Amino acid sequence: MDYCGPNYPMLYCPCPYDDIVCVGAWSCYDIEMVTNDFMATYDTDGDSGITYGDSLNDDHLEIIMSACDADSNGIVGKCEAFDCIVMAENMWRDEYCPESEHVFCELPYDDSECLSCPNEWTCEDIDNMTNDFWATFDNNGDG
Ligand SMILES: [Ca+2]
Ligand SMILES: [Ca+2]
Repeated sequence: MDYCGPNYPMLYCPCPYDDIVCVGAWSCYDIEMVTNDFMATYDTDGDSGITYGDSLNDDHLEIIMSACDADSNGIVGKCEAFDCIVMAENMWRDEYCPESEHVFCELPYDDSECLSCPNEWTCEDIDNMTNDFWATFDNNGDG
């Protein structure tokens, strides 16, 4: 390697190991991978949610539901699974790695994937339903 002289900019490398202080602790990246595996393994019917329709042992399903179904709609979606695994990682750190800080991970998925509900109504749906409603019940057509 050639020496480029003292005025040559120094290379600075951030330590890539900073936020992992315990062997076996998961980073946000690991958690994303685990979430993907988790969904691939447990979403047996491939509808992007873990529900009682998936062929899982009931006891396991109940634990997953009670721990991870944040909005209690009976479906554990990928985003709920991700949050749930972050929570599990922090529980693990409390137990096995108390000197480390909790991990906070932003959802790695497209927001709309996490925020929309499969059967939610759009404004257009509501508008249509309102029109139907009036058409049905406003018998004398006076609005
Ligand atoms: Ca499913
Ligand atoms: Ca849910």
